[in-house]
Amino acid sequence: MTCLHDRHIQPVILAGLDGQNWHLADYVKRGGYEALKKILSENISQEQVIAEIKTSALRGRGGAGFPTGLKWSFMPRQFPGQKYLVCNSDEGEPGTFKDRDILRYNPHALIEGMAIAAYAMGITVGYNYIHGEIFDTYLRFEEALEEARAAGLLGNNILGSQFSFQLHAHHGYGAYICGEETALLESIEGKKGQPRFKPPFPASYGLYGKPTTINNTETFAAVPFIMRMGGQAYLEMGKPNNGGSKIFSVSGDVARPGNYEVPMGTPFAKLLELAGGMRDGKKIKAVIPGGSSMPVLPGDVMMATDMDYDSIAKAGSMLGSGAVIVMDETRCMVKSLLRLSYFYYEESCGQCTPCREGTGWLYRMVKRIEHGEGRPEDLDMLNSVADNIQGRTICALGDAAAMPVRAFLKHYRDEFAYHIEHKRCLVPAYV
Ligand code: L3W
Ligand code: SF4
Repeated sequence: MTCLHDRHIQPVILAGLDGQNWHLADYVKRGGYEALKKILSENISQEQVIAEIKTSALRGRGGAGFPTGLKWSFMPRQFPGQKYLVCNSDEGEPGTFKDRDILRYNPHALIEGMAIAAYAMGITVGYNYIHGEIFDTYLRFEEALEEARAAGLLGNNILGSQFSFQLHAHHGYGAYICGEETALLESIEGKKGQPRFKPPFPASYGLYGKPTTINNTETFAAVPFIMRMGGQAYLEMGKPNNGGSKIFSVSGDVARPGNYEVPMGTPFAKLLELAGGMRDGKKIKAVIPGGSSMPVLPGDVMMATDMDYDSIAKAGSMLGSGAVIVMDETRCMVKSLLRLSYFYYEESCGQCTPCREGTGWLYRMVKRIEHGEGRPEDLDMLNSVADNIQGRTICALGDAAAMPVRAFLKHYRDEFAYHIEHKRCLVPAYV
């Protein structure tokens, strides 16, 4: 279990959690539901709520970093039919384990955040799609929903107001691709979880073909705090265009892996220090800063980089979902890429040819290099196959399979070449 004690500076979502105090009464003691109550009792307008979220510079925490306030403003507020709000709790990105902690330890922050979002966009029905392999977490969230309904915080005429919002939990099916927003919608509709073409975006054609806003668990969970502290104060916790705090799931060769909530723009070196530094005093070799879909960066580049969307992009990768995978000097880059390539090959939904055929092709090439059967032409071929996948598929899984290959080859080509020439790993030779 991820320990939540004494780890964070300026925590917002994970503040004061001990694993036991997740109930409604505990959340209320921490100031929970104050924001929703204030909005309803003072008739704060939908426009004012969206304006506050825009001021906060909250960006989507699921991986794309899309501005949340802008996304909310896409929702046609005067639409005559049903509109939906969906939370993507289908956390499946390798290295990411933050959303399940929010669901287990602070589920009411998510419920309040979704209720505020629904109010701001005039939505009356919502679903939280929870990853299929974490059943206990799903049950915990169901319990929290029951508490909120019993207290009049969900359902019809919330807290005696004109605002009604029905929120349901939906247990997912465990496939990585169901975390892609349109595959997730298909899955809620009871169909095979396969991505749709975009556009149209869910904002205009979403669940059951109706306008739908989808945000990640951490994004919604930040909303009550923004409404309480004000968008400007939240923004100032982080950096311009990168407001607030972010939960980083730090894993790999660190002394204390876990979730760390820190202000956006915290130096990576500080985050590493919070995670206890490198395990056994080893040297840092490489870091995947945003989940396995994102390009790997050399350790020295990361040591000089801040943890926010713009700084990581400048360094040559993406912040993604905030899964920080740290690798020490003993890690073989060929073996690491093999593990990642197998994942995307296994999880491709098979709908489009570049991804269905290309992910298998990449996997088989990396596998033969790792097993001493690589050919000199394989390195250029790997880049060429990755090039021909990237940007040519229906959803981002194709890019997610291609980007790591290109980045591993860019930074560690010598290791791949050594494997091919000597039919063994370079790493033991210098450690
Ligand atoms: C209306 C427009 N809406 C964009 C919306 C769009 C979506 C959001 C971001 O991929 C990334 C991916 C993974 N009108 C719009 C519009 N939108 N333009 O904005 O859209 P997009 O396409 O940039 O991203 P995406 O397809 O949502 C997400 C990366 O996240 N990732 C994946 C993590 C996996 C999980 C998980 O396990 N559940 O989170 C990790 O970093 O590679 O790049 O809502 O509709 N003109
Ligand atoms: Fe399916 Fe891959 Fe195409 Fe996405 S890119 S729709 S996962 S085949």
